[in-house]
Amino acid sequence: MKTKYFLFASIALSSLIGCKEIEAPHTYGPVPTEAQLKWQELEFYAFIHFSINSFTDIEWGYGDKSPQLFNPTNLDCKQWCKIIKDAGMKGVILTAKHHDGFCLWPSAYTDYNISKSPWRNGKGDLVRELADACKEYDLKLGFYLSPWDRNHKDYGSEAYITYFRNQLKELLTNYGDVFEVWFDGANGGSGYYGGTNETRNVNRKTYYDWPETNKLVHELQPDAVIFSDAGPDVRWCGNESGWVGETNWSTLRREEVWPGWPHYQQLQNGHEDGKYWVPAEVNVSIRPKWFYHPEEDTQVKSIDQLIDIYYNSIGRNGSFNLNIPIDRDGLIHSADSAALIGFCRTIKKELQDNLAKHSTIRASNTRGRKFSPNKMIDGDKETYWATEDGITNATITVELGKEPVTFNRLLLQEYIRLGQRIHSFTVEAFVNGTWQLLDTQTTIGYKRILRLPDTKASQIRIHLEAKDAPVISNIEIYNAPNQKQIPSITKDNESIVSNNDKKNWKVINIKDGSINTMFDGDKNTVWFSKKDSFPYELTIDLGKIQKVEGFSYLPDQSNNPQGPYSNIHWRLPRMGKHGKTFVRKNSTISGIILYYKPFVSIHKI
Ligand code: FUL
Repeated sequence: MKTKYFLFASIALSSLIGCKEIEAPHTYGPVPTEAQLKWQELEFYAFIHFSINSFTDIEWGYGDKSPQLFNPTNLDCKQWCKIIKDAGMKGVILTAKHHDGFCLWPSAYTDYNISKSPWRNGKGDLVRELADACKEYDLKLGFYLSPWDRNHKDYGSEAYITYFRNQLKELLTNYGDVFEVWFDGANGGSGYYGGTNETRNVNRKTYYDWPETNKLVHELQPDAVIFSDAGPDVRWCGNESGWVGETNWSTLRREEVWPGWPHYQQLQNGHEDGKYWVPAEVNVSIRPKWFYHPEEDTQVKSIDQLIDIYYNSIGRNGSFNLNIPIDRDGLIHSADSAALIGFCRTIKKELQDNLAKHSTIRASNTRGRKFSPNKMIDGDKETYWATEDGITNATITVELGKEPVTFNRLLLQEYIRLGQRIHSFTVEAFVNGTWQLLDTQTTIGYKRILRLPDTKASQIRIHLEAKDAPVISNIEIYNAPNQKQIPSITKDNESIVSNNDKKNWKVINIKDGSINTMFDGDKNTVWFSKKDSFPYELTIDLGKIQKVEGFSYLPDQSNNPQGPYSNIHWRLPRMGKHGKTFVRKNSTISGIILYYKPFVSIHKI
């Protein structure tokens, strides 16, 4: 009898074990906090540089310029936010105070602030206006507060640290939720310093007592991440040119680093053996410099350049913080907004139709059903495939279908809540019955996107080598279209005018052999107006009546561009009305009239 009972009990026990949920892999090394995870998922956000510098053509104000110079005539934070939102960004970081010490809010701790400027008769608060606009457009708000202050009399002494922290308190308690606080590593040197006009250097490692200052930020805004060369939450990528290393560990030997650290090149790759989770942010300007300079109106980064930065930041386990300078009107300049919207539209098209979604996926090892390979293509970022403990090398095979399919992009994501584990991987494609090596790479992290050559294959194979059981939450595969087809007139971000349609367009008031190069779809051809040919007006017959929501054009994009873009404005004639009005949403038109001052260049409409 006894044996029978024992047998029964053991059958019951083993079936219970069979039903038991397989445990998730344990974490490996440092892992992100909730705030870091939320920040990483934002991916793309804006930097705004705006101050007295914007009016004086200076990048690093000395701290002596009069607040009277700050006078944007048409400032509209809603215009900034609308463009930022339309460009696909998730937040805005404002230079509330740059190195010159001028505060864009009416700080109670200094007179060197916006209330002493003519803007809004000294009654304005730019930080408040931006905070309100961010709420309206559902954008997160962040602040750059320069630790270096070339205006303040106390800079260099203990009293300045109290001043700096008081300013942080103002910004972090009066304007709602903040997602990122940005501390610059540039610090110390010559300045006005209350009229002493001298050089003051500080010990960048110890002067600010960063642990205490960071504690204050985290107390006031627990969900905010702090950026600096050394984090503690987000680190600089080690350059201002728009890229982070292909090998990019989100871990750092943070104890060695401080804002202004001389070995900043190491920040491009992070430290594989770092004990802290400090992911990288790529900060770069859409123009050569950070503040607005009119002569840079023709030097805005092209769509292709922005696309490269996207893949070299977000595509390499970093975030993309793109600076847009505000111009002297207090607006985002049309050259910048055209590039931003064009970029957003292009990247959306590149990563539009995920070929992995309906594929069949398998792996050389799987931890169990809950962590099956299918979790990599279920569109749920919280589910993932994992191998059994102790299995650190594995192969994933994606079957795209019976017929070969063309692709050129591969997106991979590790489930970083469990740490960053992959240290190398290869990508192969099954082409005409043989496996061909497409790429050999190192890290993945939160997100890795590879630009691959156009490849027609029925299967893709990814071989992973990891420091612990690999955990992958997402695989996407795309066939990005040829980037040269940049749309011009758009509806809901979709082009409604192809280069083919534009063949029917005619310029009806100017006889010039090269005029049609404006709409030939070729980036390298440009039309230049003649200096003395009246009227300064260009009328384009669109060949048929159509609805439009917008219109874009680009100036000469050569290295030495000619013809100032800012001299152009445009109107669209509305059908059935005399006179000419600005285009409204869904205007029905049959032509476009451009007015310009001599002389202009247009390379694409
Ligand atoms: C640098 C600063 O010195 C520049 O002026 C700019 O603000 C850039 C984002 O950081 O270190």
